[in-house]
Amino acid sequence: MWNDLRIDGERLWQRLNELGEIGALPGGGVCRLALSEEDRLGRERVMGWMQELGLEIHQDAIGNVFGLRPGQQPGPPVMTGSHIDTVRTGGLYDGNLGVLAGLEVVQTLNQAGIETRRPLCVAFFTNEEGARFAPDMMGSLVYVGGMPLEQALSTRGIDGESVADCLTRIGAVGERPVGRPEAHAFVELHVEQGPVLEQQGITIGAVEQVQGISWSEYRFDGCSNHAGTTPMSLRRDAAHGAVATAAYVRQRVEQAGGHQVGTVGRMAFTPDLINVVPLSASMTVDLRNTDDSVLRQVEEDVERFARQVAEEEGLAFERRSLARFEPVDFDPEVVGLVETTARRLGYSVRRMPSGAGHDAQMLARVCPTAMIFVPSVGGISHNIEEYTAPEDVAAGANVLLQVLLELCQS
Ligand code: HGY
Ligand code: MN
Ligand code: MN
Ligand code: MN
Repeated sequence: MWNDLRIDGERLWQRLNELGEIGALPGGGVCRLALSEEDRLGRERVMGWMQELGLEIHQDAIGNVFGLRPGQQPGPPVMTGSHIDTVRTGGLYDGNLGVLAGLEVVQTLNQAGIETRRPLCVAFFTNEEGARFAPDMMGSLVYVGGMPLEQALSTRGIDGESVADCLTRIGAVGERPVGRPEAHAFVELHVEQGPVLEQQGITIGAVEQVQGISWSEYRFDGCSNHAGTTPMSLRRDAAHGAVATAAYVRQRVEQAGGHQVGTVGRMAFTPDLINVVPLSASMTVDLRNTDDSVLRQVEEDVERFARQVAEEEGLAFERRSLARFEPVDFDPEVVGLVETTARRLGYSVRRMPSGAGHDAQMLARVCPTAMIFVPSVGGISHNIEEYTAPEDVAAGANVLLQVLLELCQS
């Protein structure tokens, strides 16, 4: 039934560009950090579209937003969605595509006068990126009960502000308890953010798994001293601890091979002056792997190295975990539905893991879940040049439409 129904790719492309105007950076790309003024404006824009489409809008206590379209029967909705917060140098598609494709599916059903058996829900989750407040996927993690609401609300960001204060400031403290509405199933459309689909000339990714993620903050404390007068043998140089460990991360990750990746994305020294041996140094370590046992081994080795270099240099050392998520396998039936639907619509498709974290990996804890990928040009993301071709955006949204229809009628 409705096999020939298709979304309006033009309209979806238009919305992606309109939302991309909020937080637009002068040289292209978007900065819409979680719970910022730009996030508030983005939320307003998307909730405005939800209203125009006749969705019943709910917001929960961590600011997750749900647009509900009733079905013929009551009960938990089939849910789709993603996030609209971005990293500081974000693109127009990461997260936004999944939310706006969900709205495009609703508009297509509305125009076709289709009433589905199960309700349908389009959601966007708070702070998926974790770029301002760690951990990432915070809103969906709280939604599935993986992080106590109070703990999330009291979390302080890299600018020292608390989630609670920022939620209040942008008016995103919802009336609903977290975890509602429950979902019958969840399917997220997302750009791949990697090179595989483009390199293999494939249009659709049927995502089977999200790899494990380990985020830590490393702190080294030594003794600030004069850069000119202090002999090297007398130094307790905090920067040396951080820089040596950052170099080791790269070496150890490359030694692990396979899917192992490692990133030192942030590093800061105090007092951060040219002629002062740093008193303290902090850095972040982001390690990921599809194989959790290798990931744990690399985590342990990096921490061991940091402790050793700190001891040799006479530094105090502390590691604080910011997030740790084991690899998540998606529901084989829903993955299969994505794959067969893509094929039925005439698109090339392959199964694959996700290198990036997503809200779907949290929803997988509470309902049958899968993801649909579309190619990223040049395999890049978290970069203002992030791009996905309009025809691939439309392909992904058409697969989403048909998968959601199937789940709504099941
Ligand atoms: O870091 C991630 O994978 C996600 O974009 N938050
Ligand atoms: Mn994303
Ligand atoms: Mn992202
Ligand atoms: Mn992500």
